[in-house]
Amino acid sequence: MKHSWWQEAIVYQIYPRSFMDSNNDGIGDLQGVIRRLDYLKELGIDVIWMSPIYQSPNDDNGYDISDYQAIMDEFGTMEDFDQLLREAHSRGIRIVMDLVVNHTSDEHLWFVESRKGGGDNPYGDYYIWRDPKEDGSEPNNWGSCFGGSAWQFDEERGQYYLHLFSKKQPDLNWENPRVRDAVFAMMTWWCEKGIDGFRMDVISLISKTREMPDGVVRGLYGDYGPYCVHGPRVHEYLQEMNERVLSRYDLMTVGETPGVTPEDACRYAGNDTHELNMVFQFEHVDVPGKYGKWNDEKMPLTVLKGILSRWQTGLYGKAWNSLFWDNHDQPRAVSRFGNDGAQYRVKSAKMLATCLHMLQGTPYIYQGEELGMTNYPFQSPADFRDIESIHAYKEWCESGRVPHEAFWPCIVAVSRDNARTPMQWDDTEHAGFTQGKPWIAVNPNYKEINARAQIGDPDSVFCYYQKLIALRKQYPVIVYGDYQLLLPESEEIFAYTREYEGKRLLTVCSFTDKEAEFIVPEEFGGAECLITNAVGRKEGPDKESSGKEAIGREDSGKDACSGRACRKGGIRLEAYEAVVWYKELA
Ligand code: TEU
Ligand code: CA
Repeated sequence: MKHSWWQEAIVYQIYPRSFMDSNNDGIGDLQGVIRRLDYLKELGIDVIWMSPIYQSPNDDNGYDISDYQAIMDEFGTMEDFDQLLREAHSRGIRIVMDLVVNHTSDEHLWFVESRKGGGDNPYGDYYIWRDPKEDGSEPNNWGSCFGGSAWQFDEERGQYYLHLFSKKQPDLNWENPRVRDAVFAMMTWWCEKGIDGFRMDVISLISKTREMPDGVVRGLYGDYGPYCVHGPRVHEYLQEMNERVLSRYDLMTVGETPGVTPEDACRYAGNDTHELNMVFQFEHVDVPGKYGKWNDEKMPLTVLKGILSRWQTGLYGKAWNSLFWDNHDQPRAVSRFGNDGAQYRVKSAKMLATCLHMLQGTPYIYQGEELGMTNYPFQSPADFRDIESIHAYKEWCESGRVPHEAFWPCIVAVSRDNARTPMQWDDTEHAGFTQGKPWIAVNPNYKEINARAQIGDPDSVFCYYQKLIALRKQYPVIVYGDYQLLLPESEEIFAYTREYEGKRLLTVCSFTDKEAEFIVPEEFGGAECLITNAVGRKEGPDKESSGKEAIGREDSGKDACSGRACRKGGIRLEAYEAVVWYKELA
């Protein structure tokens, strides 16, 4: 496979509303991002993925776009954007735009025109319109992702339109060639501006079956999945997009593809399928429970490892992985997969970073993850700002279906607002995010967890991310090596090896708050420790084992690094320890 810049890149996701406010209206903006470019340069990332910054009534914080070629007033102007692009490029940082084309806002001109009626209206067929059933009810039983029916009756047109998300997000009709022309023209316009790629929102949903029968009922509504996810023409549309737009520029493309398996990914992002560069999969973050996605259960480590390993091996040599724990739709990684208590927050945040960044694929860092930011201590439903959480609470609790006490821990654990509290820059009021009133509350732990306290502190999560990023640039085995899982049955340790052109890497991560023992494979004797979060282990070459023996293999029965007793060939891992060893084969 030909090597590409996006395979070697590290991406940083910005949720602009919560990143940095430059004019103190409480809302993050483009000038705020510009102010923080040097911070991102210092971290060492190569690419910024900007969550949507287009004109939007903000029913879903910019994922409902009313004008694709204008900047949201609250975020600034097109001049601000041009400046951001220039200033990022001058620092060697590329900009990837969020592309939301499964749906528009109902305030988009296309929809305003479309609702006027069918016939010879050029926009009449831009959306998915259906007649009511004879009794006036919805065309079928499908539910929307944000609660309620997926159909909304439009008085003006006298028909229902489909919306897989909120009713202010009508789904575009990709079957209509005019829709595709309009979308591709808009994408070309951005490419001509010099942007560096697209992250494509729910791109696996753009093709729907023509027949739209009732779905299997889950909860209150029918499931649209079989008729809308990886629909009949999705690959045809993406190949057309690639042919007409993507292949003409030097871009990075990543499709958000809920419901994707490694086999699907090899079609969406295969080396020679001419669609996308990579996809986001969600198997490792989806843990459905009693109340759908609202669930506070942890995924067992064996299951998590099984999923990530399947993706590592399933795509190897065929397609390219994207690597993430966090994004603007997910709770904070350290709270979900690590331990956000005072004793282990820093340690486990570094461990998770190691575990992810040593895998094969392009790593994505979500703003604040590099500081070990945590979930928010929600007190009541009034704390929510997110349309999904607000609707979910109404639908599950206020309706009387589930008692508050049972539902509350579940919604708090995974609410998207956990990711959306303002970036914690320093310990001044509102964490230095704004001097106004922030649109969503700042996490009260900002005095302790903030960027200013971490930059330059060698023990900080921030500096640890800097190191991981630098390692990826120095060691091609991290980018291109193959992958093998060790200890698949362990509920405590996630360990794997990588190999590329005679270079080997061993990553060992402990997911427990207790000590654990790990037997180092013999071929890693004399390996060099590239990075660790452990207190009792040193980075650098393994001097004590003299090159012949494996790390920790002294007959004395002592751990080479920490000196604590353990079995022959075994080392003691500290709670939440992460360690990476490197060895060149003789
Ligand atoms: O998300 C789509 C998606 O499938 C989910 O992650 C979803 O947001 C939700 O959590 C389902 O329970 C994308 C965007 O990332 C999200 O922010 C938007 O709200 C959504 O599409 C609609 O544009
Ligand atoms: Ca602002």
